[in-house]
Amino acid sequence: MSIEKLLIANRGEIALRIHRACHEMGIKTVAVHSTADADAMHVRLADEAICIGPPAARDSYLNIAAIISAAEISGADAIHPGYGFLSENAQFAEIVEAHGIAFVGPKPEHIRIMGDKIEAKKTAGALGLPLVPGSDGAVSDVEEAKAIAEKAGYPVIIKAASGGGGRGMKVCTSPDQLETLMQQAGSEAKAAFGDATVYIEKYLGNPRHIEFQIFGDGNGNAIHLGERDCSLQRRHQKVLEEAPSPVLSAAERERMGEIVRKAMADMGYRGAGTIEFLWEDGEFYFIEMNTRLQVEHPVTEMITGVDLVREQIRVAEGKPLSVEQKDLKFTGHAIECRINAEDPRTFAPSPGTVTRYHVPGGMHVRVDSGLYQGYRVPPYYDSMIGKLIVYGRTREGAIMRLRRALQEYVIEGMKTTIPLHQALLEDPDFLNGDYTIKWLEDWLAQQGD
Ligand code: MV4
Repeated sequence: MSIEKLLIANRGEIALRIHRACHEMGIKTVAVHSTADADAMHVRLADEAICIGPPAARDSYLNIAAIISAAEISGADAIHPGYGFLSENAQFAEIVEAHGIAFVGPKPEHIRIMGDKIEAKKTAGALGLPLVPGSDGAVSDVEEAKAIAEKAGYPVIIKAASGGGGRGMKVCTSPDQLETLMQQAGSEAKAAFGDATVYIEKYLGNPRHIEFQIFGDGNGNAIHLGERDCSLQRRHQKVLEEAPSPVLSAAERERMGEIVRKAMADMGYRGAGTIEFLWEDGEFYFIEMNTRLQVEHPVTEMITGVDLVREQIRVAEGKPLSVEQKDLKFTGHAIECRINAEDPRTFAPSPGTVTRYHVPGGMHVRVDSGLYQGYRVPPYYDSMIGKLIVYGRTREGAIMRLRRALQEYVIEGMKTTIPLHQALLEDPDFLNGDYTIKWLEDWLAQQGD
């Protein structure tokens, strides 16, 4: 099967990223957009554009009927969901395929399994991935919970099976708190996701977040593309990502990479995926799998030379992966800064109109952004307005280049997180690669003291 026209069911920088891959492959694009995004860069560049509803995402970017109608009307033979929105909605993937349209993403059954954190953990364990010690599945009985916590050792963490983004998680330090915290976690999960199911894990106090990029052809062949260190987060929002992780040796990368590669091959996984681990004292612990292309995919592209969106489209066409594991080399270092339209100290959203604009360039500098002078950032969506990604032969070289690029970057008309990145790049702990998932929030609390 050959894709001739692809509908991009997303907005912002990722919609533009997908459009660019399509045009480099000779594929026509259909942009679908809300009324708030009529002036978006990817809408201008797309071969066709269809307005699918009002600004609220539930009425436009989450409106399955409107998106399928747009695909039918335009004659698109594939849909790329990007990240967020419908990208990890198994039912959407099924509906797309039931209409004879290629879904540029995983098999619906794999999206469904990984969306249930208990099913995901069971599957990962059966495939040989190392797990965080804890319950074997859902826990409802308090006495059972106490036995599990005793065995794992306190503190433990209670998590929602349907959770995500850290919602519904409770850390429990002693048996007498267990019942109350289980009930709280359950009712928060019920309110947020409509499912009160919880499970228990040993709580890791100060880990790093290290994730492996994998890619499968859906026919039992898979590759891994190394890891990304995404430990620099604030309230479960990643701020800066890098590849490779400053703490992983080539031998460890090869060992873990082969474990995740084989797991994905055995599963028959199709498309791009990320396996998230917590890493503490040299050990990896699986926590979740993301069945989508991620925001931070460019850092992997820079150290491997593989265009992940191109691979996604090839696999959706039923073609084999264009690289085998033995062809892959991890070269140099890449860092991504997420640029948000936010106050760099309070993180209050700061949408507005771009009054002056200049993007950095030069060797090994990439800017993924739909911004242009005169563009009005709508207030209805995520505040990320672009990503600055740089490559260097060494981590030190990448940091020097990133400082240079941030200095060139001009975005006027709104506050941005550029000054935050500039401050981060001067911190000795960051420069030493000495940070965990707790580090950024502690550092932010100390700024200005
Ligand atoms: C954990 C953990 C410590 N121990 N699990 C947060 C969101 C969800 N994806 C998993 N999360 C965590 N799970 C155990 N057993 C700490 C976190 C966590 C976290 C993980 C990755 C990146 C940032 C984080 C911030 C706070 C807590």
